Amino acid sequence: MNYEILKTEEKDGILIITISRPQALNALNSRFFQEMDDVVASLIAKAKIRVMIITGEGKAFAAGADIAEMATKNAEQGKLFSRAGQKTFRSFEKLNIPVIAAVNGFALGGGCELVQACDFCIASTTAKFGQPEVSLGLTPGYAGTQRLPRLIGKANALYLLLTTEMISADHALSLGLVQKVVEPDQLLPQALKIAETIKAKGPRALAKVKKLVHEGLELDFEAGCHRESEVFGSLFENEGREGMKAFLEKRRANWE
Ligand code: CO8
Repeated sequence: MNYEILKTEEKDGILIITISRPQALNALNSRFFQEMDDVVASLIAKAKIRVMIITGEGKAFAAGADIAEMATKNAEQGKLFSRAGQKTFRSFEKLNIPVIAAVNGFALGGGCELVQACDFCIASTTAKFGQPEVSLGLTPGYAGTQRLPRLIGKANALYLLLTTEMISADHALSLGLVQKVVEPDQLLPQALKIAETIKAKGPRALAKVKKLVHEGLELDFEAGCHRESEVFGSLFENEGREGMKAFLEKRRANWE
């Protein structure tokens, strides 16, 4: 598939995806979701990607779902547009590689929901976060009402969702929506540095940790602990064996 909106760059197993529709502040339209689905379905496997970074071109990460496109839809089409977007964002959580949001500017509405669907977020000091949907007479449609309270707690989520206040990167950091704030010129270098750090770890263990956390949030505590023990034990027969042996032999682990 030829991408019109996404720019992709592979750097030694790290895939940087740049949302590139700056004239519309990277508003998320149907084409964006088709291209993202293609990245998840084919590109990652083909290029043997170990970590994915999503960022935006220009002054926005993504200023929300495309309002011009949404305005043409009826109720049924709106529902389908929401469902399709939810599926794409959910697929990031189901990927067995980490997905990092590197937020350069506005992350509003659907753009903020995209951040929430990534595993964690690095933001530049120029980033701004917000959920302005109710100003348009809408609710979030890409699972923001579900993910945001899980991420930052019910009252913090409702504050953002009901007031539509646009918050700074530092404020988002204090809420736990962002994990690190850096100067604009350090955004990609820092995201890449973190991706490199992760890449050096056991790939199976990374995939298992991500799965345990995401799926565990849907389970009760005891069931989640039970699953953790099963997975923990299973790694003793392969990657964990090598990792522990390498530590004892004072050498770097060979994960292949
Ligand atoms: N959709 C479409 N176009 C947009 C969007 C958007 N979300 N945001 C900005 N643009 C366009 C503008 O229309 C403008 O286009 P043009 O130059 O042709 O007039 C261009 O981008 C530049 O924007 P501005 O001139 O407004 O730039 P400013 O720097 O003055 O303002 C803002 C920046 C504050 C970010 C402003 O653009 C803004 O308020 N944008 C809308 C933000 C918003 O409300 N986002 C939420 C959208 S709703 C949503 O995301 C719901 C998600 C769930 C959907 C589920 C599917 C149904």
